[in-house]
Amino acid sequence: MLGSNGQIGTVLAEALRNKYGSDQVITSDLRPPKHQTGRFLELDVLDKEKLSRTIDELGVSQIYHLAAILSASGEKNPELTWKVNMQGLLNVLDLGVEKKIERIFFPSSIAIYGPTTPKQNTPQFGSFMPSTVYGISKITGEMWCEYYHKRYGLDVRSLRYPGVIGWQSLPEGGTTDYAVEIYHGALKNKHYACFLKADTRLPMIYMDDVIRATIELMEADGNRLSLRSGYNLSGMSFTPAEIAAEIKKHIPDFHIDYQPDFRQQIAESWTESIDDSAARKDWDWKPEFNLAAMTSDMLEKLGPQY
Ligand code: NAD
Ligand code: AKB
Repeated sequence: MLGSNGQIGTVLAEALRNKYGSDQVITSDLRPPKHQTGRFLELDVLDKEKLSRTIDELGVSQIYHLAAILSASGEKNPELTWKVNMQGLLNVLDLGVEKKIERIFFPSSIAIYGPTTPKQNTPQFGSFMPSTVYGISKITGEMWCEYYHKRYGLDVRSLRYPGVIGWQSLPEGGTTDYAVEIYHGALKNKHYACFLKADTRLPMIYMDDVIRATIELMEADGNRLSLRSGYNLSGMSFTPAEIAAEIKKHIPDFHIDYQPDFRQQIAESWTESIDDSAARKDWDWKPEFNLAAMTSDMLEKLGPQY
């Protein structure tokens, strides 16, 4: 796994280790992990030579390529974001062909959608003109995945993750980060200052669902997959006001205020809800968590920390 120390990688690596055995999963990242739970090595996805040697030496057969710079951080350094997100992926795809890697996973994002995309029930195909360098890198990445599959037969699979919410890890550098931070704020101070406006509706998904979707897609019968760009993936959709109201059912004196910053503009360029019928048809995708179930679970799991 590349980029394994982030919000999703830490949880996905543990799930894969539980499923396939600890010694079957090797994690890697630019920075060392907070808690090392298995084999780890420091690896920059831009260092193609080291990546190539590592694949040979460790006998790597599948790659989960999570390394990226996310939407909000990306706007602070567009050049580096393009390099890491694009060249990093191309290194993985090239080596995937050269080393005959069996299967590759590439997470895309709702950041591929833009102001020209239908906002409700966003279709699988449409007008995608993303407004962030992160979004541009993800839609271009999807196109490269499709190309490498068609041209070289590379078995690459991809999901357009909504904003991911989980209790196990903290997000960094994204526009949807508020939906994790709010639970910590509620438990710690009974207060959260939200960087998005009250009525900003975005597609989101609970960590349990995102991990299950990723593993289900990676284990799906390749003959059923009609897409090698990213599959639309839906979990739930809500606004900051709605998540705050749900938290108040558990913590009645919780209060939220709104201090929108530059991330408001990014969020407004994205869509509100997703049509994921292709994923449901091709590999039987079905989300399990809605806002109420997620909120109960988040507060229960995070409670003991506070
Ligand atoms: P994250 O920012 O928490 O983690 C990304 C990891 O990549 C970090 O640990 C970072 O150190 C590492 N990294 C950055 N540059 C690197 C490089 N050059 N070489 C090696 N590692 C490098 O991100 P995340 O939330 O865990 O997301 C994982 C993937 O899922 C990303 O590709 C992201 O675009 C995608 N995604 C995430 C979300 C979400 O809500 N978390 C939503 C949509 C898509
Ligand atoms: C971000 O906000 O940048 C990510 C994403 C939706 O891709 N969480």
